[in-house]
Amino acid sequence: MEGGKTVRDKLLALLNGSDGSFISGQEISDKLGISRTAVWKHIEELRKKGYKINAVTKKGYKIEYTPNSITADEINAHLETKAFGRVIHSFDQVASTQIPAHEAAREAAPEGTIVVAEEQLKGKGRLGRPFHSSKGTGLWCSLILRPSFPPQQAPQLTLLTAVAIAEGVRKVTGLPADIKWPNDLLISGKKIAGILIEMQSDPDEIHAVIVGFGLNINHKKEDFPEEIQDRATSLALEGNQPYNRAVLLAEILKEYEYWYFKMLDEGFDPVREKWESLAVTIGKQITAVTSKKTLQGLAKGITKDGVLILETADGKIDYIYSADIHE
Ligand code: BT5
Repeated sequence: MEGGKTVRDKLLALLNGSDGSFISGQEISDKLGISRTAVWKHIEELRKKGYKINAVTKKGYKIEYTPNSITADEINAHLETKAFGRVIHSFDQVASTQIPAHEAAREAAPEGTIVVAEEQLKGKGRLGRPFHSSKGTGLWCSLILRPSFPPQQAPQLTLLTAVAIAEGVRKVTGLPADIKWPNDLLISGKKIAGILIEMQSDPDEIHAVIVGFGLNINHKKEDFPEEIQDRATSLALEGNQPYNRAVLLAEILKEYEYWYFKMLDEGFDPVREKWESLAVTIGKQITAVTSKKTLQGLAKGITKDGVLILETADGKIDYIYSADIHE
């Protein structure tokens, strides 16, 4: 667990920011306000953690290889947020990141705390469905929020989360991540990410919202179980290159923090507008399968609270709070 930027985080950020050129020991020691011997010791620590750092006399240091890991160090090196991701619980393996996140939330973890894992053995989707989360391939993350609004407004956070992921993915990879109401992200019509929102609350007060999101990043096709290979995709499959998971997480958290505080200040409207610009569901003929019924019609839009508006063939308007959507 870690909060705030340590000297090592700042050193990593400097090395990462030097764009493939050497950065001198003197420059690092000046910028970080530590001795050159201390710089060297930190470099040794990073090497032990799997970084390959080239050191050349009179030139300085250059990162040759960054372990594509999702540790607090790696995340911190890229993080530009105030609160989100400033406390990190990272695990190699968990049943589901939602479980330690719920525990941390009960133990007064501050807003913005995240739980990440390299692998989930029982990653969960909605309605008890499994979410496949293989080792080292994606982002399996839970974020703790403590919004001041009433529990009825919590579904807005699903839409907000989708906006943050879509924007983060678009900014880092340039890939056209689209949102499918309510909680899926797609690229070329295939699922790239899913969102699961859980709450600790009284009827009129939220204690914590645990926002779980899973993003497929460096999967090859065969990394997915056969039954979802045609429906699921990864950023690497779509962009034909691997992506750094910590960079993606840092960008998603930056977007998340921006839109979250905007929503607390200005209400849901700006988020809704952004969501509509990224959503593929609206304006299409869809089938919505809810726990009680199946409805067909035109997805007209979302209400100011994020509820889907469906117009059926006979012109009747239905409001859909939660469903699986098929085209
Ligand atoms: C979701 O549910 O998509 C929500 C997924 C939330 C996962 C995150 S990971 C971090 C945190 N910890 C957890 O344990 N969960 C959260 P749903 O809309 O119900 O979709 C589930 C369905 O998506 C499955 O039934 C499969 O068809 C499909 N699916 C499963 N794994 C997938 C994957 N990795 N990529 C794409 N589709 C997947």
